[in-house]
Amino acid sequence: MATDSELDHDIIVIGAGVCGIYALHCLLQKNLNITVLEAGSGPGGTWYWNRYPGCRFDSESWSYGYSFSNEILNEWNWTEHFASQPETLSYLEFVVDKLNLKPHMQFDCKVKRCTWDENTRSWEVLLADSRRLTTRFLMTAIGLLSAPTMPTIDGLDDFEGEAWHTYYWPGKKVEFTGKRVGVIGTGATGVQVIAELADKVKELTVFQRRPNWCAPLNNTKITPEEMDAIKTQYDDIFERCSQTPGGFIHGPRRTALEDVSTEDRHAFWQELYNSPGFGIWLGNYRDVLMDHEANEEFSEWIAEKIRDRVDDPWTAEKLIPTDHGFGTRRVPMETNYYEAYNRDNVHLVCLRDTPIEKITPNGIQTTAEEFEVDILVYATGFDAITGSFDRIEFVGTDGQTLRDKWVNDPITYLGVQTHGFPNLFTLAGPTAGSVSTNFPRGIEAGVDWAADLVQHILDEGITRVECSTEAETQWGDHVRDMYGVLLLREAKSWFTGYNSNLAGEYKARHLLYWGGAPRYREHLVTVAENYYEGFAFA
Ligand code: NA7
Repeated sequence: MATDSELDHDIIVIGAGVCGIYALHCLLQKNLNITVLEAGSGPGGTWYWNRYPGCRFDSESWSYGYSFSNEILNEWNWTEHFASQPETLSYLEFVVDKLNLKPHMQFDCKVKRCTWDENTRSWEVLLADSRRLTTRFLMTAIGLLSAPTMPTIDGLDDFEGEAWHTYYWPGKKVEFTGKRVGVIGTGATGVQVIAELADKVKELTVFQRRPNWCAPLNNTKITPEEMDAIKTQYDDIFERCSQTPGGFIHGPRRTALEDVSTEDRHAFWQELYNSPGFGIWLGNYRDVLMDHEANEEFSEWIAEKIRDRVDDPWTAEKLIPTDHGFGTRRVPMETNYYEAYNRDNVHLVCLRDTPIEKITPNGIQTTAEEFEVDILVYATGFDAITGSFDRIEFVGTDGQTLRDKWVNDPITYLGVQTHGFPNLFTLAGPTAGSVSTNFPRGIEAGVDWAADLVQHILDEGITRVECSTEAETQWGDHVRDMYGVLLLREAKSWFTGYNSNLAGEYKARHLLYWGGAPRYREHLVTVAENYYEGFAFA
């Protein structure tokens, strides 16, 4: 076994996004020799990469910031209730500078392979620039939606105009004025892009395969007076977030639909429709997300809203999902999205009627016709949750790779470790309850817990920690049970591991923990109180 002084680091964290920033801050408090490796040229993760037009929060800005530092809370001013990407990135840069974290971060630093060495009880991390770093503990903070996928369509390289995946949006300004633009994809990202570009381009053609149920974001500016008031309410805001399943300020209404008159439910739904944020999804009657009948009734109510807002009846019907109910896929939040289709310069192409045949030098050829465009936007989603792990080769005990272990379902204990990969902590990993939440709220709890575990390890002089197969089997059963409660289990979306651009036949996967943040935290606390049961220390 190598002694600590023979290794380059005590801990390496991969990723300098929301999770990596907080992990670094927490671990530095413990006087550890730590470095953060980040593929981007700066911190920010998701908010560093996704610079596409219209990119913004669906979480209330003031519920998204870190809660741990009163100084940061008091110094930072949000200008909108749902901040745009540039503002969020500035916020994260502000935090990094404030905490003086940059000296501990290495940018443009891509990790290729991480290999466990049983003899030295350490990880060797191979970088794209061929450097090899050794570390006792390895922590991943590599994001849940950071492995973007391009469509598997013929001719991708033939297009002669500008083409961007929304995730890899360039730092330079893309000039849209006077241009014909095509957008493929109508998930949360595509919906933001389409609404933003509709009145800024010459022609906008939307290539939609399956529509999603969208709802108004109802975003507004925050005045300086309002921001001052928000600062006095942070304790209450974070307390509220800590009680809701999703870590948002919106929690489900516990009443069942059948206990409320039709008139009252419609009045409540109208109130939600007019209110900011995810309330309509996460603050709705609880059974809307659990019970087919309740879900169908609400979906039909929302369908009427789409018909009201879209002038052309054919277009309206094409924008109404028919393959899944409201809220069973991620609900895109929109600002004038449906109204975009009332404009003469916006055209909807339904790929289920006329699929794409190929990308041509001039645009997109469907089975019906060729659409010529100057710019192509691929809002085609991600290899969610496990994709970012698969891009790095993690080699554990006995040469097993994480990719192989997780090929069907990602098996973990509490989402933080997986057997066969000692000393690797998958912060914000698959099936961690910290992931399927208002992200900073979830990761603060998860990282605090992991940092306490590290403290325990240091105090005890431990050099190896690995969860047992029994512990992860039990956790896997619990994760599947939680999927069983929600209708989202039946929909094909990234929540269930669906992405048509991935190789192989689709089989629903259990990637996320749906038991809710309070229940997840209870699990974490119980495990820690029981001397980290389920983990073997050496
Ligand atoms: P999503 O929600 O996975 O959406 C991807 C969209 O791209 C979706 O409409 C797909 O249609 C469409 N798509 C993907 N591949 C193709 C091909 N080959 N042809 C046509 N259309 C395609 O990703 P987003 O980036 O919008 O959102 C991801 C998350 O980021 C979001 O949930 C937020 O949490 C932030 P499909 O539905 O598969 O028919």
